[in-house]
Amino acid sequence: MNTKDKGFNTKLIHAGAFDDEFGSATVPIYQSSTFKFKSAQHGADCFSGASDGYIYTRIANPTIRALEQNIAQLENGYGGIATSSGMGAISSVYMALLGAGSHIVSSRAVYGPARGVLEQDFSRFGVEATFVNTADTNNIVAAIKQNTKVLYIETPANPTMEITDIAACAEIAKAHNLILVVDNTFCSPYLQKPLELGADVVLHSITKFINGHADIVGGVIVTKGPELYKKIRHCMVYLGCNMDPTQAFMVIRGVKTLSIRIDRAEENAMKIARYLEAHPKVAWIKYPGLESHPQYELAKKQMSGFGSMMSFGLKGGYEAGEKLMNNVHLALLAVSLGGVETLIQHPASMTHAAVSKENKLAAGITDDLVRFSVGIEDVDDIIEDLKNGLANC
Ligand code: LCS
Repeated sequence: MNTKDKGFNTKLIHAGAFDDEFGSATVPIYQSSTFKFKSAQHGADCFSGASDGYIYTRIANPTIRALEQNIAQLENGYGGIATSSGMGAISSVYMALLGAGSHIVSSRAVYGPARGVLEQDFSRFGVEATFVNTADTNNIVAAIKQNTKVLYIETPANPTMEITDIAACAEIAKAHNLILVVDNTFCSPYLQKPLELGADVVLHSITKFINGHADIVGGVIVTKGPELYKKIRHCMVYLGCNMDPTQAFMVIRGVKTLSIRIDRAEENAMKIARYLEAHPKVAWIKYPGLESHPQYELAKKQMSGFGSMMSFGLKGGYEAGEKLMNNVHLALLAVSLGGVETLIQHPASMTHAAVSKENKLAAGITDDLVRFSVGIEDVDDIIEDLKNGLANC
């Protein structure tokens, strides 16, 4: 079915799906590493591009392609590239867009390894990176140099919930001839469409909201146009970080309920945010749906909903954060986010324990920061869990 002009929920269910000879109602898992050519000429045509037949699953596969087309339509982009992980997506994009002597300006509060791979690895190949608080776009302009090629933002950012103005970044990128890349993991295409706001490339850790069930790791990239699509797909194929067909099948299944999962989680998140905002042991809370969020107006403008991620600080600091982790029982004490189950983590004692205090603060991560990914359980049960946990902090 051609779903290009259909609504978002119809796309969730049908975009990218295709008919097979048995009338399968779902996209089958084509668990095959390689594909038979009909003849030597057909093989030659597949390699030259004269035929769009499948060759080898690292390059393309019908199940994976169905997912890629689904997400590309959800983001209103040209084409999708599915990867084995979110980091596979990020590394493919860096490899395609950066080279020796080039420079990238990035949000200071991006997902740690998205920064780490630039500082520790791409630096060895002569790539320079500058990290700034992109919530203030003046910082971006100040960081741009003659050799800057890419502006990379994550909004809302993990775990600080800083929000960056995508449309303003697109203007800056256009004026300075940069490629604007947006990590849209925290929103998913249901709540935010960066390509419509002027970005050139959008990417996701598909592990999170798009799959939504904490059972696979994966990533996806969507480009606005064909040129970047070809360039990035080439690097993904050469890096060899393709998604697996069964992984793609799981995501095709998960994405169908994206909007109803997010609506439910957001409804819970709003109530929890208000509860935490009024709690005497909570020093601060950052949730885009609260008027107290420093970029509440921007969130309202560029997001169609506020999502279900939040961070908050405890008056008791680091020790209280550790105590809360040990005193909640419904919320799973685990990294990752965006699933149907509520997750809690304390970056200072967990994910960022090895990062120096100076670098943590530079990225906006304070010792008291607790990250909360709200699930779709009964909200009263989640609040009860937090209430009991906070009583001991
Ligand atoms: N982008 C964002 C915003 C992320 O939160 C993550 C993972 C990635 C990219 C990388 O994706 P992955 O390779 O893991 O699929 N974030 C994680 C987190 O906050 N805790 O564990 C993983």
